[in-house]
Amino acid sequence: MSDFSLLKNAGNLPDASNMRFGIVVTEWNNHITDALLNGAIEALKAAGVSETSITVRRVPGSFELVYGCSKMGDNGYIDAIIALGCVIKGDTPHFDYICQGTTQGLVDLNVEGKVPVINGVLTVLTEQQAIERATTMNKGGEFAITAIKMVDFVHSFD
Ligand code: DLZ
Repeated sequence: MSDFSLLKNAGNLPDASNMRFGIVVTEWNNHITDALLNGAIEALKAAGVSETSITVRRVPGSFELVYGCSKMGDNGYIDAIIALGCVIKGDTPHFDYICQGTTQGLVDLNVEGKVPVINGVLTVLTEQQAIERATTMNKGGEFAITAIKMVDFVHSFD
């Protein structure tokens, strides 16, 4: 069970039992992204989302998250998408290109406005920082809470 008290953004959490989420997660740095994924799923379930309302797909790297989220948004069933990835500067000669391209791509999807896309890509200097964010800090849980709040935002216009 997710401990919401540890999540910075868990205040004023709306009822999420009728919400449907997609998660696109990278194979790159999967020792980190799997921890993000577990944190996100746990938080969604703790907020009342049923397991059948969570669709998970994997893509190779952060660069592919943009296409993956775009494709997932096309199905018309999912209320919000969480993109999970991890780019580690020390390990990645193309750090700046990958971070910039992925971030801009996710921004563009949000501007398109079909479905909210949460940027859950960790961009860190060291593997240790990535481990802390994905485990102790439970950033995956935080991204899930953000997704719930964005679906509630969309529903406020119904
Ligand atoms: C190529 C690459 C490198 C060097 N580093 C990472 C990384 O740290 N995190 C990540 O998610 N993906 C990385 N990739 C893969 C790219 O995101 C992408 O999969 C390839 O450039 C193929 O488009």
